[in-house]
Amino acid sequence: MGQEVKFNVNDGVAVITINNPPVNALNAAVRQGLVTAFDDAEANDDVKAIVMFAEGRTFPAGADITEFGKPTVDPWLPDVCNRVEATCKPVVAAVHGTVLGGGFELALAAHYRIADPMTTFGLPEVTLGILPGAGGTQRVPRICGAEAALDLMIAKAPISAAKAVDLGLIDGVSRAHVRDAALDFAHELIGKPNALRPTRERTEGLSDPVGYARAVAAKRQALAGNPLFAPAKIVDCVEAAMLLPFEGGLAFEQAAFEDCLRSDQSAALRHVFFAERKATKAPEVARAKPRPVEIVGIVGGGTMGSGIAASFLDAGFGVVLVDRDQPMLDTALARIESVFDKAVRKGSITAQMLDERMARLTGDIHYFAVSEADLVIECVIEDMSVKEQVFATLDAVIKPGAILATNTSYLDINTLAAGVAHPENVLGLHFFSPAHVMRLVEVVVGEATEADVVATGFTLAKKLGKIPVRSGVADGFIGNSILAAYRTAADFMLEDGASPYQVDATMRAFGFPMGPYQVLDLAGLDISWARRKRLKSTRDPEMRYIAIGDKMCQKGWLGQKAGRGYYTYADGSRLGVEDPEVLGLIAAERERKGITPRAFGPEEILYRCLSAMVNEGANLVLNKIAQRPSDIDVAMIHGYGFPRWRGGPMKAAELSGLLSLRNQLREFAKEDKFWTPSPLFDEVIKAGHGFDTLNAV
Ligand code: TC6
Repeated sequence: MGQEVKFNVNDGVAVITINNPPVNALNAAVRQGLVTAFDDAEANDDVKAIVMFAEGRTFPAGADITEFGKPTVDPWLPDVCNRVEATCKPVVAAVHGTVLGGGFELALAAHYRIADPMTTFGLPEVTLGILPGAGGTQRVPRICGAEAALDLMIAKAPISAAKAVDLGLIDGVSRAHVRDAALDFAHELIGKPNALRPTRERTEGLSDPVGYARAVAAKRQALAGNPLFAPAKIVDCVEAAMLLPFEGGLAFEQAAFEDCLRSDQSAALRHVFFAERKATKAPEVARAKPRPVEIVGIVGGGTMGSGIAASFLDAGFGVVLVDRDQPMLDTALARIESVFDKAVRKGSITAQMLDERMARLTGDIHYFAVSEADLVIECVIEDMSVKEQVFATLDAVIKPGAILATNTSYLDINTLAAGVAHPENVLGLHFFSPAHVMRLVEVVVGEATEADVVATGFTLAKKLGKIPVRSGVADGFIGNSILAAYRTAADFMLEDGASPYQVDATMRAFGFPMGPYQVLDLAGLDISWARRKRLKSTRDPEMRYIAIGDKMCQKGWLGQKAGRGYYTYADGSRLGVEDPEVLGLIAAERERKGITPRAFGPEEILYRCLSAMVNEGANLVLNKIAQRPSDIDVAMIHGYGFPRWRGGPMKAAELSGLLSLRNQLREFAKEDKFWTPSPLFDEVIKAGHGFDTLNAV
């Protein structure tokens, strides 16, 4: 037996202990170790009962996700579960930590389950585009019925030990060490008649066939139109649990699991799981210790500043908010309180938690109020001269060693850093709106930024429950650079014959919550107009320039806030209506440039938008602005609404073939040099591993 599974006998009870840090994932060695241990326990006449336990922070948190997509190594997890369940001596699982996926399925194959009270349970396979394929879809409904089983497998949220007891999935919780409690329980079972209780033979959950069928039908209806593949398969499996004998149900589940595992959706979702964890790693994080941060100063209490303040307050920090004058400060403080008010109304925090958060917030109209802060984030308007002034003022009041951060979306951090005494203490922390909700934070590293300052940015982002992505300095960093390329591709099509409404509808159908022109209307067209004006002097004169957005801004069609942009918004409505005048303006622009409009189908619109994003992403990796392609995927999913189940632009491109993309870009480049394929594609195509090697950094 390997090191991953140990076996010892304690007064007639065998204790089988799993030890595979960090999360005891059920890899091939653990699976083999379990089978051997159960064989040994069964063959040993001294053993009358068995306890299954795991060392470290958790009972297995699932199958080993890194094994999916590779050739199967026997014994496969469903067989291990069946082996456990078939044991002719009572088996008690002693569980703690986060008992998830295959780990939960393994526990369900035991005859009894005793849990630490803080344990959480879940079957989150659907988030990886698969389903509980080790008997979970058959065993869970046999215990707790279809409705609860479907909620557990599709609603994704883990449940508490108390809830698991209510559902009958757990036999009890114990405040004593869970292994000791399970040992006591196992001793009590010895010699009792009917001590074996295989889950496959349980029927409580199947006792109301009409209610069962109704729950299945309701979930099927609720999922109508859902683009995900796995949830519908889960419903089919749960239905099969009612209709087929256990073995038939298992075979049905196995076939459905394999269909899911082979799908691009699962490849994409598994990629995102690891990409999110990879993104939190940076060379500075590996080599430097973060600076301690307890008090955070925020300058500017607009939408961004208030959202960032709320986020830090949620995470337990003290916050000092500075705004220009008392009325603006009062508005900002009220805005923060209203974020918490909403959370109280939704039940996600209590009124007492609101008070406790507000007690950690102070407001002021003088900069020296942030003199005790360990970190100060400026969130003033996106104007370099204003930000430079704010930085200069802050430089005079902050304490030695305090970190100065900017929330700029585009501006050059090196320029800002050059204006203060300690540029090594400056970095960008680019949050996304609404900042207390959106999970992405770009940690922007300037030329002079010290490693421990970068490490602090990463640590803080994680404490806020966000996903940090490291970015070098570039106009728009990672996310907004890609957004700009996406919009350029869309604007080219507008001028060549597509309508903004067609482009938006296509991107929504792909899975974005909004199309690019809806987003422009929401953010305000003047923001990208300001960027175009700022970059005018450095613009490549040979590159095609689309002036449609500029013309709209000149007319005051600035988006939702102006009542009209690409859409019109009557009486403050947020639902836009298509505007024939916009189509007229676009037509006039085509005529001015002598362009004969042509038709665009959704396929071409989608292809061009995505390939522009991927090409820009490849250049960001090539130029070392992004550390790895997978960081681009994480940024686009968590900051820009790219559908998670498509894996992000880089993964989606990889799945559909990088060679054909590079070749198509070469064709597009005959129209305009904007499309010139990034040299990164040649490198990656020659190496033949897709983006794997670059993602492994
Ligand atoms: C399944 O079970 C299917 C069954 C049917 C089969 C037939 N495998 O998240 P953290 C790694 S599907 C491999 O940073 P936390 C993770 O990559 C699975 N590796 O820690 C990271 O590695 P790094 C169903 C895994 O404390 C390290 O462990 N289960 C797995 O914030 C630490 O992870 C799930 O979907 C795994 N299963 O959160 C649960 N899990 O250090 C997935 C983690 O090299 N896991 N790693 O970056 C989680 O949700 C969380 O990891 C956690 C711990 C809540 C267990």
